[in-house]
Amino acid sequence: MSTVTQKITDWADKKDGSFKRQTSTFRAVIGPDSHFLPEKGRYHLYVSYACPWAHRTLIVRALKGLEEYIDVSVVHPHMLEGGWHFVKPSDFTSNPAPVSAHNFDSFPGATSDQLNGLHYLSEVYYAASPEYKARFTVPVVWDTKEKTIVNNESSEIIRFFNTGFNESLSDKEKELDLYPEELRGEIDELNEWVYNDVNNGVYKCGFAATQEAYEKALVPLRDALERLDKLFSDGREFLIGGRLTEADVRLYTTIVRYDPVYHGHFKCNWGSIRHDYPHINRWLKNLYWNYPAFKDTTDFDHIKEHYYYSHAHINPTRIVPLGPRVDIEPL
Ligand SMILES: N[C@@H](CCC(=O)N[C@@H](CS)C(=O)NCC(=O)O)C(=O)O
Repeated sequence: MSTVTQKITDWADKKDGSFKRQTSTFRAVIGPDSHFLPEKGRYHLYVSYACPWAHRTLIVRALKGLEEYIDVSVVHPHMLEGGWHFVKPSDFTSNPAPVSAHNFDSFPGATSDQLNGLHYLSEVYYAASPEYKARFTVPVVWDTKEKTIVNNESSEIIRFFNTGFNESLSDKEKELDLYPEELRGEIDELNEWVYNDVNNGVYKCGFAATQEAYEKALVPLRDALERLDKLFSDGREFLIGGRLTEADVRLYTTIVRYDPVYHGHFKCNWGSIRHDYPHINRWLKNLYWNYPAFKDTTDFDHIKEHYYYSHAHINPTRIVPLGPRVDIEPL
């Protein structure tokens, strides 16, 4: 088994320098009618606190009270040669990995691989599929029974976290439905443009390899933020239907990273959330300060350290900026 070196710039299209995100490989679901049954302690979630896609799964896990059902391992924020890695457990069970750009030192909040004591996330992927050829991304849901990956696509993981374990949950947790039948049309429609222009839009700006690709990505991002600010200008607390839905979760993980990281590191600087989009800012602050599932899963140290340190082609000095003065403004 070898650890493969992958560069972020490998995601850029060779012809026009635009950023292309890969399609996730493992797409099964957990649920009472699935091959993967919702059993307590059976599944393990691998995440990075830095990653907006993994962050979605942590928020839904907390909102649905699934902490007792699904344990978590958190990778170190530095994603260097060899990809995501864990911190040193008391003793590694896997052989010392061949690529050693780091020494597996600790970082507050990062963990070892709680399940298998592995060095790299890539080893989790190879354990599920020795022939795996794509990128080693978080989040990953691992099944301890069949020793395989159930799913590595956040948009699907949050859907089965939303309903898959309902039979065992308390009434309050069961009743929380982040993808209610009557709002699905509206949620899907909003998710689509928010994904393209905002969630992935910031990456298209940041990982653009040409001036043209960058400018082509910034314009729709700017327009989408203006559209969202207008939407929130009626004072609504949530995006759709007057209730918390997955649309809020999916938008939050990008917006909370915007001022600390995307504005500077990814050059998404047409405006900042706090100074230029007052209504988005109000919605953001409400979720962060009033909902522990959002605040407690948001770790600004991991977020800033990851982006500024890991993308050496964008920030070769690896200096992590001290600002903005506050990560998120008070209510
Ligand atoms: N479609 C995936 C995307 C996940 C993703 O791209 N995660 C990034 C971190 S933000 C990653 O792990 N990248 C590793 C790499 O590029 O090698 C999802 O939404 O779950």
